[in-house]
Order: sequence, then C-alpha cells, then structure tokens
Amino acid sequence: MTELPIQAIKTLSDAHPKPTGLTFQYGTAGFRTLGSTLDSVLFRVGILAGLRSKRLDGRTIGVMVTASHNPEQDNGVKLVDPRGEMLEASWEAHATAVANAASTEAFIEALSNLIVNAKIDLSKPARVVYARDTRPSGPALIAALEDGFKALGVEARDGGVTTTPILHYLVKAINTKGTKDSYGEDSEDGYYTKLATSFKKLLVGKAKPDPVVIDCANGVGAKAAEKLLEYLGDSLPIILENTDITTRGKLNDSCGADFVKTMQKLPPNLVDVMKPGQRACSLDGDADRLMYYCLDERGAFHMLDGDKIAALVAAFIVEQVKLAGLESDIKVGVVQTAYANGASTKYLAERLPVKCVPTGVKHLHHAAEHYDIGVYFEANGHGTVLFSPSTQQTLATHEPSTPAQSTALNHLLNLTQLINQTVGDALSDMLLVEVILAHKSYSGVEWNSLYADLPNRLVKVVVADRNAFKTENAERILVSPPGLQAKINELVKRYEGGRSFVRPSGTEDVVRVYAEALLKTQADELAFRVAGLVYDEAGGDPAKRPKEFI
Ligand code: G16
Repeated sequence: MTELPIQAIKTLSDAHPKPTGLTFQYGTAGFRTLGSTLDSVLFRVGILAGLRSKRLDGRTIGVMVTASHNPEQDNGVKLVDPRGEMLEASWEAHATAVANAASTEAFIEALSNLIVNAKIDLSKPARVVYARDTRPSGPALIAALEDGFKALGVEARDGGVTTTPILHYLVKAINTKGTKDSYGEDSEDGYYTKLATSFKKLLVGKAKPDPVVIDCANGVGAKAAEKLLEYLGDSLPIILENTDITTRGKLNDSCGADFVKTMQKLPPNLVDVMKPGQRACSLDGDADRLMYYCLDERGAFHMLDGDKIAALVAAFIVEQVKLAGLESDIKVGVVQTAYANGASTKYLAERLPVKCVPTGVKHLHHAAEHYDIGVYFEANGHGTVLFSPSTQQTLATHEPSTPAQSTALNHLLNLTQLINQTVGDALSDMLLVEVILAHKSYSGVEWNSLYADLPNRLVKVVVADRNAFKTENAERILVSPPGLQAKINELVKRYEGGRSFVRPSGTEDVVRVYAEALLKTQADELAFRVAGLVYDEAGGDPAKRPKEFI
C-alpha cells in the first residue's frame, strides 16, 4: 500500500458516524466516556493504531478497550506503544483530532494530514494486538475497532478478554520475541508462567504466607486471578471474592481498589469474610491498580495504599541492593504524585531521592526511567518498578563475593521477572507485596506501622467545564480559574498540617479535591470547604449543591 485505501475507509466510516455535539479527548488514560457514545472513536482508533504501527516500521501496537475504575456504563480505549508503555504524548493530539473529525470526509482529511505531518510510510506493515475487559459494551466496541483494522488492512491479533497489564505484557513480548531482550513468551500462558516461576523462587526457604483475600471488583481481574492460581499451585493460599463478571451492574460497584481508596473502608461484602489480623487486597476493573488493607487484632481497618506499597517495595529493594554489594553501582529512586500522603513522602525522602510528577502513569513511568531502579506508585495503587537496561546488565554480570551477596543478587534478578515493568499490574504487584511480607515476616499491621498516614479526604466535584481548571507545579497549584488558589491557600492556613489541591480528572467528568490535615475531622472539613469553594466559583447550581459541601 502506498496510498490510503480511501474507498474502504469511506464505506466503513459511514457505518460508524461520529455523534454530533460530542467532543472526545484522549486524556490521562486514552478516550474514556459513556460506552454507548464510543462506536466511531473505536473505528477510528483501529485505523490510528495501524498508522502508528506503520510509523514504527511495523512494530506491534496494543489497543486496550476498558474504562478501568469507572462505572460499568463507561468504556474507553487506549493505545500501547511497542515497549509496552503508554502512547507517546505527541500522538495524543493526533488521536483527539482524528476522533473529532465531524464527517467521513473530515476524518479522511485528518488522516491525510497525520500521514504527512508524522511522515508515515504507508508501504510498511501495520500490526496490532488488542483486548477488552468485561464491560457489557465491550463486544460492540471491539467490532467497531475490527472494522477500523479491516479498512486499513491491519494484521490484528485478538488478545480476547484480559487485563490491561496482560495486554501491555503481550505488546512487549511480541516486539522483543527472538531478541536478546526477550520479555517472555508472547501468550497469557507465558505471562502466568513468568510470574509464578519467579514468585516461587523468591519464596524458597520462607514460611508459607497466610491466606490473602483478593477482591476482584467483579471485573476481568477475577478471570486472571483464577488463572494465576492454577500456576501458583499451593505456594500462595488465595481467597477470591467479587468474581461475578456476568451480572449487570456489579463491576466496581461497592468494591474494587477505587472504592476502598475513596471510602477508606472494607467493601461491604467483605465485612463478614475478613477475620481480625487478616490482610486483603482489591483490584480495579482492569486489574492495573492494587489496594491492600488489613484488620488488626481488634478488627479495625487499616488501608495499605499505593504509598504504603511504595514504601515497602523501595525499602526492600534498597536493602537487597546493599546486601548484593551493589550500593555504589545502583541508585534507587521513587516517583509519586501530589496525592501521595505527606507522611509517605517524608518517610521516603529521608531514605531516597523522591520526585513528584503530575497524575497519570505515563508521567510517573517516564520519571522512573531516570533512576537505575525507579519505584513508582500513585496513592490509588497504580504503579510498578523499573530496572534500567544498564542495571539489568549489572545484575546479570555482577560477580558476588559472598554467599549472602549471591542470595541478594538472585532475589534482585528474580524481582526483575516477577515485576511487570511495562505498567502498573495489580496481580504482579500483589505477588511482589507477598514476597516482601514473607521475607520481612511482616503482618499487615507491621507493614502499616512503617509510618502513620496523615488523615486525608478525596472529594469529587461536578462542574460545568472541568477544562476551565488548569494546574502547574505537578498539579499542586491551580492557575485557572484565576484567584481560586489564593482562596484555597487562605482555607488551608486555618488547619494544622493542612494541605489541599484541586485538579481536573483526566478520566471522569469531574474536578477532584484532595485535603489532608493532622486530624481526620479537620481533613474532612478542609476537603468539603475547598469542594464548596470550587463548586461555587465554577458557577454550580445552588439548588444542586451537595449537602456535605461547606
Ligand atoms: C488512570 C491512570 C492513572 C490515574 C487515574 C486517575 O487510571 O492510568 O494514572 O491515576 O486514571 O486519573 P484522574 O484522577 O485523572 O481521573 P485507571 O486505573 O482509571 O486507568
């Protein structure tokens, strides 16, 4: 092919018209909105993914159809670049332009512009691997996506119904197949085998962990966790909960990582399952986020969020690097966002370099690539660990001089296999946490006591136009609407240990407010005051003002 197959695109595009009056935006995690409005977007993304592959010399691009933590009626789609990382930022604007072309003619014109501007050689092959989560709107959206593949003549591989991190794994495995950087077998079997094998090696000689409860959010994580269990055998006793992926309305409903993080309590249906002293974790709808929690001996709930996971993981890796005798060769660093609890930042910064970046895995991932070993976790449980190519080389070639060094070196090598380095992966992260708890002989309560969280509160505010909210300084300062930040500062000053920031969500049509303070009642009060301020300043209807806003 040297020219766009205009006729094929035209015919199929007419079957997937863009709804009038809607504007789509490629945001924090791709396009995400009501599933029923996304047909044209999926068709166009099918073509866009093919063009992206052609631009990259026929390397395989990933397409994931999911809306992750969002409610069941939402859906979305995101592109994955060849190394398994998020789509390069400069293409986000192309994606938005292509999705918003008003007619078939305008769409073809947008594609032609893209081909010229991005210097795409149409004679290259186009290869894509795609998958979806369990949302009811998924099959129809996949059909639209496949029409896009057909229109451009894409060689497409169907990854089926699977988790977002497995799709990222597949992309990297396909693109590194047969090279010295091979990431593993390019199949789900390859993924589970890689995780389970390294997990078992890391647990050799350690006491078998107590059973851990996994809340699968009634999403695709249930399917993957069941499969993982087969590979783990009896190395980790697991109790699966919220595994209903067929009943409508259950996905992410009163369960899952986002529910636990926002409500700071057990999913209601786990109340009778959990025993004092037990630990559990929640996945989100596409299993890329992980939230741990435990009950203490008195049955009180303690949340072990992404920040606590980062603290646990970073400390363990630093310790192993030191034990391996590689302290002066390998520097470990941590990346967080403004949502990181102030106490976690303090704890980590006393031990390691810590960087703060805007929300969104892509920002954290890129910042983490600057360290020899970069640990990144968002407070919401989204994160992983990256080992730089030179660090992997060092680990592979280092000659240990004592048996203790050799053991630690092996642990680090096995960690590079256990951790899904392409993106946050709830199941891989869960195994990582279990390994560290087993090595440290920590209970959930002991892990929790690494530091005490500052009380905090997260509130959503529905506004007419979230795009009116603009931030700077890793989202810690609001620069628009003008004057609002000064008013927030005035409020914050009144609270001991107070901190609050406001930012537009990239995945939901809301503005998010975060607040923390020394006392829980104060953190709540500050959050609801700031939320009230945001609501009023953004011209919210007084009659619909949520009653908890102050
Ligand atoms: C996505 C991103 C995360 C981000 C989250 C919330 O997660 O991948 O990095 O933290 O959205 O973003 P926002 O506050 O902008 O809505 P997921 O799990 O929904 O794909």
